[in-house]
Amino acid sequence: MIEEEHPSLRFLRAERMPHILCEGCGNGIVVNAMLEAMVELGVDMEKVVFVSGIGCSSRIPGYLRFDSLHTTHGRPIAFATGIKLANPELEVIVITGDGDMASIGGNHFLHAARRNMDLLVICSNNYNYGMTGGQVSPTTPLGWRTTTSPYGNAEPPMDIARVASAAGANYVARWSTASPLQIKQAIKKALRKEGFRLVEVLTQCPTVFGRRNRLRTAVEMLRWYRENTVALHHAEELERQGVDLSAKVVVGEFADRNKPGLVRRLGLVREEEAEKEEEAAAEAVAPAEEDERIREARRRILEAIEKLSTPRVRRMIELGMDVEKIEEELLK
Ligand SMILES: Cc1ncc(C[n+]2csc(CCOP(=O)(O)OP(=O)(O)O)c2C)c(N)n1
Ligand code: SF4
Repeated sequence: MIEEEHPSLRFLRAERMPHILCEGCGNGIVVNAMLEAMVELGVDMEKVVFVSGIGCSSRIPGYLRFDSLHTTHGRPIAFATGIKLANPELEVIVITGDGDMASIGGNHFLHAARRNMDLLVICSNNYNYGMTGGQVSPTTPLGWRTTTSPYGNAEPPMDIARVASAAGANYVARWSTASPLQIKQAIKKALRKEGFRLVEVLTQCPTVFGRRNRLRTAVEMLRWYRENTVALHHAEELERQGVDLSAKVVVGEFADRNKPGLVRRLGLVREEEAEKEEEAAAEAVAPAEEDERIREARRRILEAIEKLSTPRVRRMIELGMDVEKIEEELLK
């Protein structure tokens, strides 16, 4: 009954409950948005593989009724690349955290985006290493406290969405858990595209990050996101007006391109797709060939008219010679 009302629930492994995530953890919102996106698109479960690294966020695939690979810290993109190249028919989805993807896995992330590798990467960015007790991560904002930055983070953070976009990813979006509908829409859009697609979700980690930054509950953290995120198009306008947005987080779509993914560049597209492409290419060529034939026929007709209009040919016609005979005479 409840599954009829919420079809995405059939993708959850109820037998694995209770899960390990804390009460109020933002990863629940990521799971919900992602499964809803898959239900709405009618994604074939048999064609999806999840790959994750190590961290709270990386535990997500263990609760999903899909094939999945729980790999080593920082390496899910590398494993996922192998799976996709071995079987390009699969939709390979990486679930990762800011530590897993941008810190220890930074190189894999950068090069997968550069290659436009055909992967959907969903990065749950909670600004810290949640699973290991809340250490500083490459995305921790300046001045925020973590177990390893008790006086406030002094390192400028990495903007992973802009890095992915600059590296060449086909699709990049960032939303916070305060905007679950936008997360779902971004995942739906990303699932329809090829190449490297990053959906970064700013998630709340009240347990080890929020409480060190006076945001003790999930509600307070969600409120903070709502009040401190600015949509990309507004941010651009505000910056033009000279407004300082350094304390705000810009959200929105940072890249939406249609370049061929690495799988296509390597010629590994599915056979049926390749056939469709060939048919489309043939259709595109056919009118050009047709045009060429018509041009050739016109040229011959004009030539014939020209020949027929010469005094010599006119005389032959007057003498009653048939066409073959005239041609024979002309070729002599
Ligand atoms: C090679 C290696 N180094 C360090 C660790 C310890 N470790 C486990 S999870 C983690 C950080 C996870 O942070 P993040 O990816 O942001 O995920 P979160 O838990 O915040 O969702 C670290 C450092 C490990 N498991 N393996
Ligand atoms: S520690 Fe943070 S990220 Fe990990 S489950 Fe708890 S709230 Fe979520």
